[in-house]
Amino acid sequence: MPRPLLSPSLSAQGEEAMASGTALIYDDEMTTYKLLWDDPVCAIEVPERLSRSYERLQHYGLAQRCVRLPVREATDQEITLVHSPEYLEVVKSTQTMNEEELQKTSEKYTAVYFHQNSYRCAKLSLGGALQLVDAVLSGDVRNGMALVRPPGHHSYRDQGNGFCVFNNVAVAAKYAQKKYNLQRILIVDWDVHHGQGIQYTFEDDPSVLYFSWHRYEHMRYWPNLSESNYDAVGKGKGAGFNVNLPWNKIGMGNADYIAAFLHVLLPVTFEFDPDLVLVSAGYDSGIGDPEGCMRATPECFSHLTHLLMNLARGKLCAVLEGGYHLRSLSESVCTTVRTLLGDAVPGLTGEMAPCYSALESMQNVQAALAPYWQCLSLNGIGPVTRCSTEDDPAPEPVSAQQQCADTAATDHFLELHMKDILRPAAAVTTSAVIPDGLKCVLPAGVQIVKQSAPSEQIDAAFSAFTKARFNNSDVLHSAGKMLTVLSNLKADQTRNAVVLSPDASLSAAVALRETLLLGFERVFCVHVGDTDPELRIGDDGKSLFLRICGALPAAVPNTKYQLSLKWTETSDEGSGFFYPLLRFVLPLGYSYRPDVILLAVGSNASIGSKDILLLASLLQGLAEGRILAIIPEWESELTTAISSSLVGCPTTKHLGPYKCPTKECVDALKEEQRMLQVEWELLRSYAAD
Ligand code: X5A
Ligand code: ZN
Repeated sequence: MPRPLLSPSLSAQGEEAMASGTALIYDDEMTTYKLLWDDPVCAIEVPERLSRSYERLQHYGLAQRCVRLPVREATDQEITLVHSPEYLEVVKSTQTMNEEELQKTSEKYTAVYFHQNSYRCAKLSLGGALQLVDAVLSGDVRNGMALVRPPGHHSYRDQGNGFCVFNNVAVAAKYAQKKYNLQRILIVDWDVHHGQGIQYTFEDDPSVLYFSWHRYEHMRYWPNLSESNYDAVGKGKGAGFNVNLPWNKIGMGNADYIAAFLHVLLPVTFEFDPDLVLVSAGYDSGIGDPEGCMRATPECFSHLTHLLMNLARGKLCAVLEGGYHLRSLSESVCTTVRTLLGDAVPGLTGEMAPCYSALESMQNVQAALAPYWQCLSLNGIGPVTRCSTEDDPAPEPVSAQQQCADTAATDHFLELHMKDILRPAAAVTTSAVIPDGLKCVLPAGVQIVKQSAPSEQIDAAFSAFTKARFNNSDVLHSAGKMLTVLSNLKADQTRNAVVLSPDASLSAAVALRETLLLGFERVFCVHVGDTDPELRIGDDGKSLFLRICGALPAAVPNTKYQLSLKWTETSDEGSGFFYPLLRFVLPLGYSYRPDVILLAVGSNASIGSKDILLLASLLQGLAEGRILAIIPEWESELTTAISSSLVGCPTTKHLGPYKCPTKECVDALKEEQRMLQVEWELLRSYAAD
């Protein structure tokens, strides 16, 4: 009898009822304020930011699929969770001002304008964020997005700043802590500006982890604060709970953002283990934005969202901040909401190598935070001795500057790009192959495969194997159905599938051959467990084979396309598997860009069932979600859990507790990363030793 997996009780741990659905908060009343005078700084913050985003959500049919929630006004009591009563009075007083008085009040602050409707809209904007938090924390929905303006992350306790009046996300965090008694909240600020207002609110508070990346250019970029740098890690008890990743170059793109998430934000976040994720979702970090001058394309925001959805039992609230290229903004809002709804994540396009400047920043922030986070200290990376761009304010290439100033060029690019990356959803989300007579609980929506593949297809698939291996084998029996599923995956008729097998390794070997016969070009095969010889079938790049096992087979060196990860989790007390998953498995997958994934759970797995579930969930960010999971037929709880994840219910279970891996494991991994990062560039997490 095979060794049972760790943490076998994936189901029924006294969890609350599974929340489902995605909330959308929008009200066009928030378009009723605008800039009334000439001010080149504030001119980009226009009502169309909101209306265009909402129209785009309707255009794709996404708004219709969300649970619509009304906005409400935030109360004085809620506003003063963060803001001073004096500042509140100033904002209140603007509702009756004439234009001249409005302009005078606006001039008291940096880069803000007031309109007679600003106060009302700021209350709705904040109230909208609070409605979202209530919907998610009461379990009415799983996650959601609040499309609101004015934005919030720049405003201080007693000042408006950077188009922001009330600090929506900061208040939302305080509100959630108070009303729902949450212990730990993560705020991810992917806006291209530093949310200094959020940092100031929580810098001495260890219960809120604040992460922000931002255009910085060694303090030459607004708001030009030294406390936006990587060494501002928080104060007092909050030391270590403020994470700033400054971008010192413009033009950061998909690879830089994904690397920052996989190597910096997410390891720290898993160690932190939040109860709620709030996103300060600004899209001025996207392509074409005149403020940000970065290059991330809309699907990148799908990936960022997806990577956050396995935390905090899936409880994620995205609240709009900036974003000034109307098309780029609205497309990226759509990719975010689409992912929250559980649709397949589009393939990430572009170069997969983070740039040198991004790696320098990542290295510096890791070094600065190493004293506070085990997962970073284990790595033993020191700061960059001298930042390559520090005292050389090399002008950005003209081409880069022109590119981000050319609104029409980005419009044109996105017109084509969205057609490229968006595919119609498969008719079936999840197919299942279940051996005859086996009972197992599958979530609603999973379609059980009845039809076997034609006999020629079966013969072709098995021609490479010695027939004797399949004598009396149920593998052969169910293989016909598995081949049907693989054809359906290839034809995009089914997004993903689960196969129960008496011999997952053998089934995986058959499946791998078949994917290649069907014409898939890059098959990422991840095998958990200690058996698998059949899978080492070639080094031509058509398949990338990764085995995750407790003991390495003797004399099997790693090659570019055939890799082993030695990793063992032995305790139910907490797993450290998140670490190699984020820093090794996913970077490898992102660098390889598979068009299909095979995940097989063989015998004697060295990691637990929660680890495997997390692996299955995160791998769905690759290959446009085309994944075939092959599971031993006796692992019924794992089957149920993975099926739920595949059918589009990101787990609402707590996959922790997490603990950090041992120094030996980390060192061994670091060595592997070092050897492989020439070929697989997303494995790089720092600039130099
Ligand atoms: C919310 C936001 C930007 C302010 C820029 C002022 N504010 N130069 O993106
Ligand atoms: Zn911004």
